[in-house]
Amino acid sequence: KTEQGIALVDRDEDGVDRAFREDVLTGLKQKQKAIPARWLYDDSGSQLFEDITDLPEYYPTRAETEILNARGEEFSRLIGEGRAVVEFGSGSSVKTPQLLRAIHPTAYVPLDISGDFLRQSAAALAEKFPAIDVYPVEADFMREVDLPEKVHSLKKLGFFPGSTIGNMVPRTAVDLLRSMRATLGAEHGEKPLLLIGMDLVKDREVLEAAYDDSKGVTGEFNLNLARRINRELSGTIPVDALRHKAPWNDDFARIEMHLEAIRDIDFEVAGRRFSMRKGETIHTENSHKFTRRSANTLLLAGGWTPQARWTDEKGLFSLILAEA
Ligand code: AVI
Repeated sequence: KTEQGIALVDRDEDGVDRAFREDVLTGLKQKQKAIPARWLYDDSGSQLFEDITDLPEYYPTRAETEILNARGEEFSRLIGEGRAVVEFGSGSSVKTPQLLRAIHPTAYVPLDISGDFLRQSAAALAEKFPAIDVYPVEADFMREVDLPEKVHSLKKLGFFPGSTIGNMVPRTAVDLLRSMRATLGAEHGEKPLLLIGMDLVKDREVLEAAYDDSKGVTGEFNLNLARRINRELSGTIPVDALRHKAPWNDDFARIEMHLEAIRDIDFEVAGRRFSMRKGETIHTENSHKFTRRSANTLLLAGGWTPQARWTDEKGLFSLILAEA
C-alpha cells in the first residue's frame, strides 16, 4: 500500500528549486568554487549513480550488499520485528529488500528529494512487500522531517546505507545525525536505532579508480551537475570545457570530485556572470572514508552509540548499528 507523499521542496513561481539556486550562486562566488554534492541527484544524476554502482571499480555497493545478505539473522535478533524503517535518501531503494526481508517491519518510509524517482521505487517496493505499509515522503532529510502520522506509534529504525554520510564534511554529518535523532523521535519514548553504511580507508589506487572509472560514467555523473545548472537555472556553462577529476585528499581522508576548466571560460547562471581560469575547479563532492575509530567518533558526536559493526569479507566497507 502506498500513500501520497508530502511535497516539501520549496519552488518559486517558475518551478525553480530556491535552495538549489542559492547553493549554486553562493558556491560559484567563492574563491574555491564549490557546490554541495546533494545537487548531483536530479533524475538523470540518480540514474547515473545507479549505473556507477554496477561498475567493476566501484566496490561500495557490492560490499555493502554482501554484508546485508550475509547478516540477516543478526539484524533480526538485534533489531526485532514490527518497526517503521525510515530510509534517508532512498534513491531507488535497491538495498532495502534484503533488510525488509530480514526484520519484517510494519511500515517503510523512504525519504528523498528526488520525488518522481522516489514514488516509482516506493510503488515497486509496495508491490513486492504487500504486508508492509509504504509511505514515501519527498523531503530534504538534512532537516528534521515530520513522519506520516500512521508511523508515530511504531518503534523506528533509521536506515542510511551507501556511505552517503561520507559525502558530508564532519560538521554537516554531525548535524544530520542529530536531525535523524529528531526525525526518529529520540526525545520521546523508545530509543530509535540507526543502521548506517560507512566506507573504509584503503589504498589510494583502489579509491581513485572507484571514483574515476575507465568507462567515464563517474565523469558523466559529475558533468551532469553542470548540465543541470544549465537546464534549471538558465545557465550557459560550456560543459565541453570542463573535465572530471577525483583525487584522494589524505589529510581529510576523502576522495574529492572536481570539475576542472580546461580553458578560460565565462558563463551566466540565473542572470549572474561568472568566469573560470584554465585549471580552476568547481569542487562538487567529498566522499570521506573512515576507520573503525573515526566512524565511532563521528556517530558519538552525532548522538548515536555504536552497538554492532560488520564488514564484507575483503574488509572494504562497514555497516554499523547504533542506538540513540
Ligand atoms: C552516494 N555516495 C555515497 C557516492 C560515494 O561513493 O560517495 C556518490 C558517488 N560519487 C561518485 N561516485 C559515487
